[in-house]
Amino acid sequence: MSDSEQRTKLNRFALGRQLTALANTSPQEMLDKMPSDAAKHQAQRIGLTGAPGSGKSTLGGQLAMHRLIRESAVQRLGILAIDPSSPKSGGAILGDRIRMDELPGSAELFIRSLGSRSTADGLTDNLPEMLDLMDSFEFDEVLIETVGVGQVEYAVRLQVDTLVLVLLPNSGDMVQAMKSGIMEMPDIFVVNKSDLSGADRTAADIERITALRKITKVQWHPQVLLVSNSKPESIVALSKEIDRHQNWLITSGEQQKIQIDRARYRLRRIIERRVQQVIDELGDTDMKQALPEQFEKVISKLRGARNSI
Ligand SMILES: Nc1nc2c(ncn2[C@@H]2O[C@H](COP(=O)(O)OP(=O)(O)OP(=O)(O)O)[C@@H](O)[C@H]2O)c(=O)[nH]1
Ligand SMILES: [Mg+2]
Repeated sequence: MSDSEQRTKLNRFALGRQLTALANTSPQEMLDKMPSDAAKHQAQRIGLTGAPGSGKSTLGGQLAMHRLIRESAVQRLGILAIDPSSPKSGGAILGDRIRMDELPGSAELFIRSLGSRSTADGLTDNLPEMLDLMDSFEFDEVLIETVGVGQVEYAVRLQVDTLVLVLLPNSGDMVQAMKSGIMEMPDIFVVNKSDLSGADRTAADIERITALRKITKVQWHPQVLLVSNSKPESIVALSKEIDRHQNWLITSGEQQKIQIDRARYRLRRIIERRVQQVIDELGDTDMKQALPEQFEKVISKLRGARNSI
């Protein structure tokens, strides 16, 4: 955001309250409340995903500090930590690790930990709407921390612009075992805790696997970075690589494709959840009917609910 543009101070209370409300909103309520136009402002979204304990929160905190202090374009940054086990602890850990007093006066940092609720993919159900909310509060960037290796990447992939996969030294076996589709998702690989032994070997393993992919000239070539919380220069290098990726998204036209895929995923998710809700509500007698009748019943319930708004 340029200096000439006026932005009111972040209303943390309102944002916190609205995020909580969204976390408890059902698919039907969501369909009912959906705004008819998309937010004008769009935050850059960076996903940090990886195995439990791989250092995502520590890294997210350091990255946030670096970007708020060094990048003039980043003045308002949000961290959403999706924590399947303990919705409270993640935010607390992050908060403890960030030295707020070192941030410049103009910087605004908002941290929130969210439970992952019902989704098997490790993302909180209403994350797309939460991210829209962050847009309407005019965040410049949002970091999204999610635990998991596997299905999670697919869901996160579509919600973020830049996906960083955080791996540990000596996780070569795990990297080998990952399905190739997953290895194709990250835009940046981080071998974190590279102060520990085995980081170089893991980086070489990842490079070998990603080199097997057929990459055309126009595609993005993901880099493998060695990062450690005790090496500030490694955080700077990661930050630069994120910028390089975000510039590439714009110049290659990929950003537009991401937005279309994101809209498609979102529509599918909300309809799937709503259909599941309707099917769960059907009675035993409904379930004894023939399939076409059951189908009609579900369709009419879906339509009925929509028309009753
Ligand atoms: N040696 C070393 N330890 C680190 C580094 N970064 C984080 N840690 C430690 O690793 C542990 C886990 O760090 P977190 O940042 O909580 O990891 P996380 O991936 O967010 O963990 P979950 O959210 O529970 O999945 C903590 O004890 C950190 O102090 C690093 O660069 N080197
Ligand atoms: Mg964490």
